[in-house]
Amino acid sequence: MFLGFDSSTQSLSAILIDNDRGEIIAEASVNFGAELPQYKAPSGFIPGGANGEVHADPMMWLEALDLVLEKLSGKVDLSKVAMIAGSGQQHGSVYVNELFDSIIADLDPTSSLKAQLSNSLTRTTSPIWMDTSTGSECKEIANAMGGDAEVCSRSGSVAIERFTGPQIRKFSKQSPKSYVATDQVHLVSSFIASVIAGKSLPIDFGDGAGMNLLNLKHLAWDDDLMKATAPELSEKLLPATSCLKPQGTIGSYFIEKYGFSKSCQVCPFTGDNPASLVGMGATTPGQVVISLGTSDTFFAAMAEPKTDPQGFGHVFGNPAGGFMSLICFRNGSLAREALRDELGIDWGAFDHSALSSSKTSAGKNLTLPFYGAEITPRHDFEKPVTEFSENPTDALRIRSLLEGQFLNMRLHSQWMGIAPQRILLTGGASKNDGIAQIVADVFQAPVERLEVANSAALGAALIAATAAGNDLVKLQSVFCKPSPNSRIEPDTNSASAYESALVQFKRLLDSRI
Ligand code: XUL
Repeated sequence: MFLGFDSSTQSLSAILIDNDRGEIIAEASVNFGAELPQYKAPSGFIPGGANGEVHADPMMWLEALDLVLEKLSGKVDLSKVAMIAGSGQQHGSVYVNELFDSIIADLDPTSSLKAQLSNSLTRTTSPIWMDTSTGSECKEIANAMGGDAEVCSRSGSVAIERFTGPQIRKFSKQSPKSYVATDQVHLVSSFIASVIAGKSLPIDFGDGAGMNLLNLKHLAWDDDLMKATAPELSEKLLPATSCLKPQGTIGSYFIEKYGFSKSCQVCPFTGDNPASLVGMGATTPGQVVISLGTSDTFFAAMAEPKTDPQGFGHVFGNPAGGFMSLICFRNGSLAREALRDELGIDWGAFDHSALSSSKTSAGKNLTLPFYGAEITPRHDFEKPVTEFSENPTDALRIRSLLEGQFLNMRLHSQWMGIAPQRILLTGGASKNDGIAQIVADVFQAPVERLEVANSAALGAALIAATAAGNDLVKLQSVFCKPSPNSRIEPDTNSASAYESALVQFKRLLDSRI
């Protein structure tokens, strides 16, 4: 059996798979806000941070790890787990002192992880991916490197506020003594993996690419980027590796407390997006995942580390080899909900309108779908901009907003040079057939939805099975099945309407940014 964890922003979940039976055996999850209210982080982060700071308490993640394993070991015999892998929310960083390695090597199973590790940090809280407080550090890093283009061509992204390098730089400037006392900088993923393995594990390529520090050509930390980021940083990072390379056996704490076998091995953990790519069955180029959430994301496997010339997209490592792109759109559900509320309707009616609005209107009415600041493209929009050629009925406004969201995605993913053969739609709004049909039509590709909701934890379990010598493609054909009747074919009659709408959308966008 193979165990996958996902430590996301709001919860820690685990999925146990049995490869011989081709089944998910058990799942368990801990919601930070609901089950660990003492951390006063109802959505997984500490609210009210100043100047765009968003932090979370790493002790909350450890307490959740004990809790999720308590739940799981109550359901199944964990001695059958051969390999563990996992993923974490990307970019977040944990700063550990020189005690960390000796503490995790000798954990007492009669006590808790939290009680034993609370003295092992040089920074009590961790900046996470929602943090936007490092604008000046991004500029400093880019200047030291001779410009953003150089940072992007080496690391796959321009210097970005939430990325780990700028966050490390801010800490080294604000708390130089604590930075010097930091023995190692971990990501959320490598921190949790290290605790499980009983020794510091390296960061993997997939997640490491979200730091503005990994040189994608060499798959190694880039000396110049490290120097531009913070003093002696190279001494605080283990060499990066692949999440498919097991790093040794599980720590005795977990054997004695939760019944794991002595021979159970641990892989380096990766980021939630790379793990999701695996769990969605999308690790080969040609498949695209669109995740409709608070923010929408568009990600896809890429053979080469091509970078976005406009600097909006990111390149991460693909756990199956090669690379993946990730583009994040801030006005996802935010915008859909704003229009739904403006029209005073529910999701059912919203989706029905998208489906029933006349197909002859496809691409005829333009909306720049931004209700607030957007990151792709980067601009402080205040409200949507519309250019309608027909009477703006509610149904047409909904169609036009959705078309605008997916035209914007199509436009800003062109740098990847891929024509999607299949789009895997996931996230809250993905169940809606009306929305799915518009995605299929705008991209002129079939859309499918998968059975398993937690693609990152499933992806981690599949990484564990692959690291143990199983074939990933076979695993994906068993575990990443589309839900029955979920496939939506594109209406090929609308292909040319969306070709010209894309040109018109770009014209309207360029006139406003
Ligand atoms: C990706 C990103 C988020 C986090 C949290 O760049 O910031 O998707 O990984 O899930």
